[in-house]
Amino acid sequence: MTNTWQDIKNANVVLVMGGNAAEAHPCGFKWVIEAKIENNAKLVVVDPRFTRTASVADVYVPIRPGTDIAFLNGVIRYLLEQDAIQKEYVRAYTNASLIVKDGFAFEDGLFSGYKEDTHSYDKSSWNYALDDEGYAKADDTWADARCVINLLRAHVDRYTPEMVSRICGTPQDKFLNVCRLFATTSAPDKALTSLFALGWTQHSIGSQNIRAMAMVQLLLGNIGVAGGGMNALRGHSNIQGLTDVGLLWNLMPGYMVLPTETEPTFQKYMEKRQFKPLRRGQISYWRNYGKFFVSFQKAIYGDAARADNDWAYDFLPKSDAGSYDIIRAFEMMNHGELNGYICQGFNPLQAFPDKGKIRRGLGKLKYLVVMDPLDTETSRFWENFGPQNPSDPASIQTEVFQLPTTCFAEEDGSLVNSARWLQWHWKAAPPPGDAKSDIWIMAQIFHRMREMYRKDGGVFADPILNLTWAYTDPTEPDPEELAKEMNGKALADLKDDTGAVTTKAGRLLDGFAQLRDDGSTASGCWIFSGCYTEKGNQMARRDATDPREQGIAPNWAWAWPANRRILYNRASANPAGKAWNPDKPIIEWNGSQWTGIDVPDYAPAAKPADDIGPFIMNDEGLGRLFARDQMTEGPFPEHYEPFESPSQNVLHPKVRTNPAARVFADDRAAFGTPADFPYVATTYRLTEHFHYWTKHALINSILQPEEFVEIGEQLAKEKGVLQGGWVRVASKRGAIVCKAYVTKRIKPMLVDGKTTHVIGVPIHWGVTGMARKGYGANTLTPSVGDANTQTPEFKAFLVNLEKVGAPVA
Ligand SMILES: Nc1nc2c(c(=O)[nH]1)N[C@H]1C(S)=C(S)[C@@H](COP(=O)(O)OP(=O)(O)OC[C@H]3O[C@@H](n4cnc5c(=O)[nH]c(N)nc54)[C@H](O)[C@@H]3O)O[C@H]1N2
Ligand SMILES: Nc1nc2c(c(=O)[nH]1)N[C@H]1C(S)=C(S)[C@@H](COP(=O)(O)OP(=O)(O)OC[C@H]3O[C@@H](n4cnc5c(=O)[nH]c(N)nc54)[C@H](O)[C@@H]3O)O[C@H]1N2
Ligand SMILES: [Mo]
Repeated sequence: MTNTWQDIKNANVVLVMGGNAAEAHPCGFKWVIEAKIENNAKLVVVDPRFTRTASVADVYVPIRPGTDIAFLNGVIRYLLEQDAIQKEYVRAYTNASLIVKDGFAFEDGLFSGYKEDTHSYDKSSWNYALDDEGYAKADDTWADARCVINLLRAHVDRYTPEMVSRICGTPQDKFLNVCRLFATTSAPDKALTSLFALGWTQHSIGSQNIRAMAMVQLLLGNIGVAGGGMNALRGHSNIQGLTDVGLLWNLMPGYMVLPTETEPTFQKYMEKRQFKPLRRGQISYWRNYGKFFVSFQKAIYGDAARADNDWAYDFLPKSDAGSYDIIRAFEMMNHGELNGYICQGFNPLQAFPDKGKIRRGLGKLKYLVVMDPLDTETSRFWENFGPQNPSDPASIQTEVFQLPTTCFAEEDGSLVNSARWLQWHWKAAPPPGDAKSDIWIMAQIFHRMREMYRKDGGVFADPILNLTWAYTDPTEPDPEELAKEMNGKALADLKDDTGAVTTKAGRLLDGFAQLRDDGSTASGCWIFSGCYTEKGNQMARRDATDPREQGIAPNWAWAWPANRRILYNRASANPAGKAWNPDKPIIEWNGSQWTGIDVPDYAPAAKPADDIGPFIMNDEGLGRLFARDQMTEGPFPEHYEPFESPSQNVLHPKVRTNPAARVFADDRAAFGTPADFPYVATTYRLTEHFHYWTKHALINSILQPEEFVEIGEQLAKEKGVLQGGWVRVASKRGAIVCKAYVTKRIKPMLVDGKTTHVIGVPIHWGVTGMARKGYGANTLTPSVGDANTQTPEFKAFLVNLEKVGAPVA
């Protein structure tokens, strides 16, 4: 989230599109109700199904799965055409005025630079025209046809209300109603908030769904302000923390990037990270990258990270051109290229696409390690549970190790919520039986591996032998000690320009501003610096005082970065430093400094007259309506059909799907066509279950005992399916047999003149636990991911459905 849960109450319009917050975030959803009651906010829900969120909405609008970009580009077209944008904001705070260099073009579904052979782009033309000093050229009058705003206008021109309706199946009047509501928030004192989750991310164009909405928000002047923002409602209670500490294959802590083979030396790596400002006088905050990076190396390698060995840069793995995401891991398993796998709190057999492929992959491993408090489908993949898991144990050689772990309630630690708050929690009960904490297990694996390297040597033992491990109890490091390591400390006396000591060696740091690139500081995760200081554990703070009752309680827990609650909050004030919305100011310039209820997201000493853009993490300091070379498939969002869809791409039939998506040959062969699989399916969760583990709890299993699919009344009639009757739902990859829930909540849509039915498949059932056995939604789903993140396309694919008799028990 750019903003916070509490801040939702400040919105005038709340958009839930690409998520079902009432169902999946029922606790946080109370702030939407608060916005409706306290602020007279309008709630807009855009979803293929009439959901629990839709049931309390002011406006519900249906959409065909996988077509949100067409919808949002249509919104952008409307806002530009009606001049319903916050002009002063757009001019001062976005890259609307910057001029794009010659050579950038878009034609017939492809941007300039497409390379057919590699299904990828040469992105060199996706950038600004630069002047002699290397700054981006601009035209504040927007007369130049190559200004970003004019190129954007031309790009979205095709997305007329007729076209939106043809692609999305959304009736034109409903679409235009949403446009008009959004437009009301272009007033400087009005805000729209966007709440989203998997309905946007789980698509082969997922990242561009979110970009498209971020552009809408920039045009409306809704980023950085109270009640605005782009608010990703995150999944597992600590999934925000997972990305923060760099647990994705290509990341390091604090969103630094793991080196690749093209960066064999530290110098080469840093050359690519110059972050030179693209406007005169601009702050480009990532210029501090070296400080964060060196401090990280000092945290993990201690004295072995020295200036003369480039801070042990060679110890870090360098990835090749391929991406080591989960879809790739299972592709490699299936081809015998990966033979050991560790699942820590992860149940891929249930959670990942094309279950048959996942099962075959696991069966080719030499060993599988499952660290989990519960029995999972993955750890039992080799067993025959009947049609729901038809394995043949005799033919599977994989050795499976189950290591029982504790769960969050049995240990101290912190969880990072969607609003970036690190909240400390305390152990409530001792672990049962032989269960050990994840920390203990990881420590044991490390000690044993280090011993083996010590004794037997190895190809490159240095990174393991030199890892720092200075914990009070090396067998099970204390969570507080780990938190202090993340926060960081001074390794030598830190001095200011006059030579006076500001921080003594050994002291915990107050924040990342103190980090140095000379080896005198260590910090395991720069964005967490400030969470555990000499003043104590900031994450354990529980003072709910909210000075302006605006949803900002600065002494409750601690938010990264720097305890800032609303990101980009400089943009909440106009260029002169006065709040756009005087009733809900966040920070303002009082003539000599920035003051307000939040930590300024700006250079503290920068005056309004300095004309520094508010988006200081970007080289140009501006919000991007044109993403430059940051995205895989283009600097503007474009509508591409899901890999399985009932429709051709009416905009450019030759480029039907995302041209830059990575698709493995085996997976391409497993895509079905509308002739065989005429219905659109989408998958989702129910409040009564949490994925695949609450079926181990009796009460949840009673509330939602068995697998079912939701179908509309018209489709049920056509197929002769009665309420609660048995159906077989099949995709090209597999079939499930379960009961049908016939509902008014899913209605057929008219897509490009054709009636299109949507089938809803909740995800929660499997073969372990107390609920009835189920196949799992991922028996059906295709193995293809978003081109930027590889998040699987779980939300739009094709199936067929037939009525069947009850299965024989
Ligand atoms: N009770 C409960 N809560 C949970 C979870 C749980 O398992 N149980 N899981 C947690 C996790 S890890 C996550 S990531 C979040 C997920 O939170 P959400 O993303 O809100 O949950 P989903 O139910 O997967 O999907 C949301 C909605 O997207 C809609 N949708 C599908 N395709 C499209 C599309 O193309 N466009 C649009 N606009 N909408 C579409 C679906 O109809 C569905 O209503 O929930 C978290 N909260
Ligand atoms: N078709 C379809 N598939 C989906 C989705 C969808 O919408 N549609 N959603 C996707 C999403 S967003 C997600 S997040 C995934 C969820 O997929 P998973 O994360 O694999 O699902 P969970 O059941 O939450 O599994 C987590 C496991 O962690 C264990 N666990 C809990 N606490 C601890 C702990 O402290 N330590 C350890 N070691 N283990 C612990 C639990 O017992 C559980 O078995 O599913 C994905 N799959
Ligand atoms: Mo998730």
